Amino acid sequence: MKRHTLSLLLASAGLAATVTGAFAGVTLDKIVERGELVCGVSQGSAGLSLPDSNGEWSGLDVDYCRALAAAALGDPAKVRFVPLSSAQRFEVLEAGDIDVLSRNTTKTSTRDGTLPVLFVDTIFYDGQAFMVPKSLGISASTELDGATVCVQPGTVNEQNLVDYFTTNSLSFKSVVIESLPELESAFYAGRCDVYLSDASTLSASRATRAETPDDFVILPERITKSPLAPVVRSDDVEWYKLASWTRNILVEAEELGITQANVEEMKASQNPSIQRLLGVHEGIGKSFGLDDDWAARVIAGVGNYGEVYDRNLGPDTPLKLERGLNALWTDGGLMYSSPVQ
Ligand SMILES: N[C@@H](CCC(=O)N[C@@H](CS)C(=O)NCC(=O)O)C(=O)O
Repeated sequence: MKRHTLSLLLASAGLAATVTGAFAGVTLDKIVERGELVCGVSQGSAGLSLPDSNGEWSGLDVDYCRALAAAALGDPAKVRFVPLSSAQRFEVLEAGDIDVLSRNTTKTSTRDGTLPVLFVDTIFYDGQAFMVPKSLGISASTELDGATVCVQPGTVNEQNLVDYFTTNSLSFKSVVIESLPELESAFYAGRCDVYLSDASTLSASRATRAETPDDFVILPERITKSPLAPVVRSDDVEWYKLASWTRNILVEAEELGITQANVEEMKASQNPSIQRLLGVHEGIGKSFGLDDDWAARVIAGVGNYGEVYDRNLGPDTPLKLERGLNALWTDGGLMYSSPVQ
């Protein structure tokens, strides 16, 4: 790797101490040395990041980290998942205790502008919504006047709540609860009328935490856009680029029809875009300090974006979420990768 060579040259010239900040902290190097990627996830939201009874994590956010581990370490299993609450997630990333935050995090201008972090492109286009018990007979968000709303601190939900009720001249009372399991228990026990969050989180909660999911309705309005994206520290642009292109590889693979099952045979394809992506033509590794097979490893490790989506969130999962905005751009959705070339 170019970077290693440069570090060695600087070290032999006695300059190591002066370049520590710029080189020693390089995230990829640390990951390779450690032999595992450290990935910040939620404390448990089905379809996004949730451990099973054996402590095995699954979900879209989890698979993104497995893809990154396949790229960086050649093995999608070499990930340590660190569950984080909404309130602590950015501090833990900034402190360097995780390599990437892949935790249903909405990209906003304030977060992007004020925190020392960089957002990878969106991996799930979501929107915020309200869930209510069917028994309340409410069918639209504008009927929520006087509601008690359960909300987690450190989320965009808190501000969206104030904005929505104020704009629509509705009164409300918020019940702020830091732990998601406690918040959900409070909601399902009837301590609040409304649970406000990303629609994916609400679907997950209803499917996995409600005793009778049919007793709850997610109101049809999406009160804000909520593009969910992985986040890295802004002090390591090389790592950011690898994190970004790992996301892009998943999307591009779907567009090119490369799947977990056919990735090996696709290497024989005559399509130049496929050849470039799978490293048949030299080049895709060089830009990232990796070998040319890294993108193929990502796809072999977790599948393409559509496969990851279907496995975790799609119609055959408890969440039963249609692709909608998360369809490829070629199918009328927003999922798009810059060209791999
Ligand atoms: N996407 C929103 C909300 C993300 C969020 O933290 N949602 C809560 C549910 S309301 C969650 O997933 N909590 C999981 C946890 O605390 O482990 C954001 O970035 O602020």
